[in-house]
Amino acid sequence: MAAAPQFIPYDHWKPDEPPLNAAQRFQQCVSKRRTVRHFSNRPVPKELIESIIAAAGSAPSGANKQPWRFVAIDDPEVKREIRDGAEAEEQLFYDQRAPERWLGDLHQLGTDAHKPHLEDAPWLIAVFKLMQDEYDNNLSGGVYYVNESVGIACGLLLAAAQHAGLATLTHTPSPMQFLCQILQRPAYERPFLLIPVGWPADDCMVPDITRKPLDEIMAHNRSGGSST
Ligand code: IYR
Repeated sequence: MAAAPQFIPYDHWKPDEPPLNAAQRFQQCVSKRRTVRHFSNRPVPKELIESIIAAAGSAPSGANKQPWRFVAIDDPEVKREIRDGAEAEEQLFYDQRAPERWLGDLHQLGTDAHKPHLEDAPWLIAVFKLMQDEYDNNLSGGVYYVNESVGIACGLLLAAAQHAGLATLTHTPSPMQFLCQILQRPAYERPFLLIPVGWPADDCMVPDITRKPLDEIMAHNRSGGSST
């Protein structure tokens, strides 16, 4: 029979300012985040990348399986191969695969198949989902809620990068199989997201788009308003 589960005291993080101040400061920080496609060539120390990946790795996950791998790439040759692979898929996307409606929705972003930022950004973080538990030899090898788990981890990574003053881009060339070959990943790893990371270029511009206001994204109690 399995040993009884073990419990330890909870080490509760307490902000060094009142909770609402802390919440609002964090909100201000993350709400200034924008997807950036113009990176400076100023280097980013590896320790910074390690720290934001460690923050991502603190995410909750199904049965604590931590079904993620973050491959950090700063080798110019590997970045070039990734750019070539992504641009080949994106060319097909823009020329053939994307329906008109999708291209219409993307118009405001000004994107096309040209992806120089995949070489300009000092780091690329390729995020993979682990489709089996690589350390679990005795048990089932199972992984659970993998998309939810890796999605949460990526959200933390983006927030950690933003908090450090770094700029990021969530890039999803589709399909992303080329990443497995270039990065020589094992068969049980599936590409999830490609995240260029760096400092924004001095003349960095972003699309003139806005986020929905709180009252459009939040509901209180039942539909129709709160019953006080
Ligand atoms: N992957 C393509 C197209 C694209 C799709 C969505 I949905 C976006 O929000 C942005 C771009 C590209 O990166 O150009």
